[in-house]
Amino acid sequence: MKLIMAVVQDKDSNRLSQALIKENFQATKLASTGGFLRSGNTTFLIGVDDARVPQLLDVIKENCKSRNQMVAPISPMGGSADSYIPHPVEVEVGGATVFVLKVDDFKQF
Ligand code: 2BA
Repeated sequence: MKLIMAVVQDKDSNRLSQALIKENFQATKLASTGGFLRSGNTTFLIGVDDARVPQLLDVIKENCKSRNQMVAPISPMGGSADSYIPHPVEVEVGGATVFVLKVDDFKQF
């Protein structure tokens, strides 16, 4: 068994939830925050048999789009805020960031 942790953009989370239900995958959704952009995203925890991992990865891939997002940089530490002109930077976010972890044991009580 594997535990898939998938960080996806909030905009994709409903669509992915519905696709997981349709394909009969059990998932838990956690509200999370990206460390870099500090904006909300969604982390899915999905326990799945090894044989179904490729199918699950396809479902995630099909339902999560990558998008460009502008980041307003923070003013430099110790510098004068008056003279600082921020230059927004464009970053590409997601599709999905997916971690595949081995599960030693799985119990439900
Ligand atoms: P954030 O940390 O908010 O990052 C959003 C996007 O900003 C990233 O998209 C990446 O394109 C860019 N970015 C992140 N750190 C950067 C840096 N130090 N310099 C320049 N650009 C940077 P993704 O790579 O698609 O990541 C989307 C979200 O997935 C991340 O949101 C974070 O919540 C999660 N994530 C990505 N890699 C991770 C990792 N290694 N461990 C844990 N979570 C991760």
